[in-house]
Amino acid sequence: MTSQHSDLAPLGWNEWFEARRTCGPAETIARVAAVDRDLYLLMDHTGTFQAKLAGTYQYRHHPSQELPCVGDWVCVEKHPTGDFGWVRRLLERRTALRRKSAGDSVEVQMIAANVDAVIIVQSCHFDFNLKRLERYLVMVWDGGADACVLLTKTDLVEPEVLLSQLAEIRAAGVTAPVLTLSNVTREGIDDLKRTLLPAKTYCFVGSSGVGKSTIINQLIGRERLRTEGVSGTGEGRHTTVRRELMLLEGGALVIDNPGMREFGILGAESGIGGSFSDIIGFASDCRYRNCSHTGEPGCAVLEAVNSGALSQEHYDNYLKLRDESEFYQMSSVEKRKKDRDFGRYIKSAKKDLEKP
Ligand SMILES: Nc1nc2c(ncn2[C@@H]2O[C@H](COP(=O)(O)OP(=O)(O)OP(=O)(O)O)[C@@H](O)[C@H]2O)c(=O)[nH]1
Ligand SMILES: [Mg+2]
Ligand SMILES: [Zn+2]
Repeated sequence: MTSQHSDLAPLGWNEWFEARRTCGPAETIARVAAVDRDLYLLMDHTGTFQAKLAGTYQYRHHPSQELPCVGDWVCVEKHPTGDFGWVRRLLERRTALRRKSAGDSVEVQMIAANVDAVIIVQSCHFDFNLKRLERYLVMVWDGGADACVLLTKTDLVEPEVLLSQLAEIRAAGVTAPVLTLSNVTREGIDDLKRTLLPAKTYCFVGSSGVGKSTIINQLIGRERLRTEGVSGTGEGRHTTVRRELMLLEGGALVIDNPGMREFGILGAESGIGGSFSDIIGFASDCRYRNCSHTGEPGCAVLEAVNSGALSQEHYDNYLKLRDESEFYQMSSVEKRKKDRDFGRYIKSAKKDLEKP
């Protein structure tokens, strides 16, 4: 164990990273705490300092996915004064939280790297949505991190509402831990604190206005992050505009996130098994190995839906999610072709209609 290794352990460095470290002699290791365009805020055992990408970085790493993002470990050449550095390399990521960019490009956007667990936050008041939750779960598992569900604003709903939401989550086969809390009554905050372990990294995601920054302020014990009142409908206002990695007093590392409006699921095939493990289970009994579970003879999944062993809604969600993830996995060229083919189909269908 090098001395820097143990110095960095409180920031999340461990044997896994140590085994993959590839820094040059003049370089030290630091973790990305925030990114502001081409300026990076890095943290190491000495504290935080600013850095920029060194010219050599561009030769080593190309696409935008390989630009350092919050949570990344990098090799940096520090200026002798210690208050500035040049980022020379990106170290291998243990986990990666990614999403498809908003809009219709197929570009991948990094949300955070080397996160141990993603806390998926939904407010039980207006925001609760099982389908959205399942999409988030797929995204998290796909990136290799653990997931935890957190329902907020429990002070705003009757206990029965909360109970039925919890029952809905369990009925959908979600096995991730589910926590509930109110930032107003503070009920549940201690449970959350106990969940956050020292030197582990947690990333808070969820719609705008669900209380992510309020929670982190509670955990820090002061108004570190800006929060904002929400409109009457419970819709948020996108108060948080940048991602930021913070070290809590208890030793856990947390990343706040701006609310997400839209995200696509990337490579969800591997992640889909998590919340749909019941469906995958039935599928092993289908007559055909490549059964699409949409009408083939001897399909055990459809049989389960018909007999009531699987809920129709859960099955519909599964199909929808699967189709979307297949669509997002196509290259943009394939996607454009599919759109074009569809356009042609519409045109010819119209012509058929117009035929006398
Ligand atoms: N009643 C109630 N209000 C809450 C609770 N948690 C947060 N709020 C309020 O909800 C509003 C939005 O909270 P934020 O913490 O800014 O939400 P956010 O998820 O960080 O939102 P973005 O930064 O836009 O993504 C604020 O007015 C908070 O005071 C809660 O448990 N109960
Ligand atoms: Mg916020
Ligand atoms: Zn089948």
